[in-house]
Amino acid sequence: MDNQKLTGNLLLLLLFQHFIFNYGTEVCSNTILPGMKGEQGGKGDEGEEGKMGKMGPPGLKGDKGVKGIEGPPGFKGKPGITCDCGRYRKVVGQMDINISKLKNSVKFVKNVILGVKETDEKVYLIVKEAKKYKEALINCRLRGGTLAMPKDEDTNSLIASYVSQAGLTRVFIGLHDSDKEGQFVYVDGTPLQNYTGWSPGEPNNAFVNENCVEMENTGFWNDVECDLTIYFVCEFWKKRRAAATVT
Ligand code: MFU
Ligand code: CA
Ligand code: CA
Repeated sequence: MDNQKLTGNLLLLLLFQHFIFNYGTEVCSNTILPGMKGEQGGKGDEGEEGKMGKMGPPGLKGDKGVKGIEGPPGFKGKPGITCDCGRYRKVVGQMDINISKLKNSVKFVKNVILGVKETDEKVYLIVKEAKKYKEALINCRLRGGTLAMPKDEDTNSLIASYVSQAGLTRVFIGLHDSDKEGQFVYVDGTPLQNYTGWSPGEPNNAFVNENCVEMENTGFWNDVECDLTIYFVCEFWKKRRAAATVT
């Protein structure tokens, strides 16, 4: 029986211990006051490296560096083909002779056969076919040019001497005031500017409808009727022009 009592007491003790151990703190938590402020903690570990900042403006150009040392010499090249220089010199020489002969032939054809005059930029051609102004212009265009437009003294003199050499007295040139009376423009649409070659008293629109211009063999200009049928002078660019140029 004593043994049984001891076992019963031991069980009670264990139960009590268990109760205190597991629920003791919980029961008392409301009544326990907060503890004292702790001491300052130690310095923390160093943080990770920060992100890179924005790029600054470019710096000033540095001074020119000193010249480097000379590099080593290159490899020796392959042997060349021996040139028969004497033969080539002879061929080139013969070509030069042929070119100058050709130039003379062109000159002969231009002057004697065609009978044209030229400046650095343009070639002028008298067409000895009597036509009204409009047809004269069409004719020049069909030839790849337009009616002559003397825009300076030198060109005007050249055309004038050409006209008198040809034994003519008057020719149409590419100038008119068909759009606005008294306002003369070249066939390329450009107005008269610094240079004009009017004969004294011209333009006078004498027969009311004088809207086209002739050049006399003196080089002077006179406004005449466009329906007059006379010879005319065409002009051509020596070099090809940009497609935008309309004449
Ligand atoms: C002048 C010219 C005319 C025309 C006439 C015969 O008028 O201005 O264009 O040539 O002579 C008086
Ligand atoms: Ca007129
Ligand atoms: Ca006139």
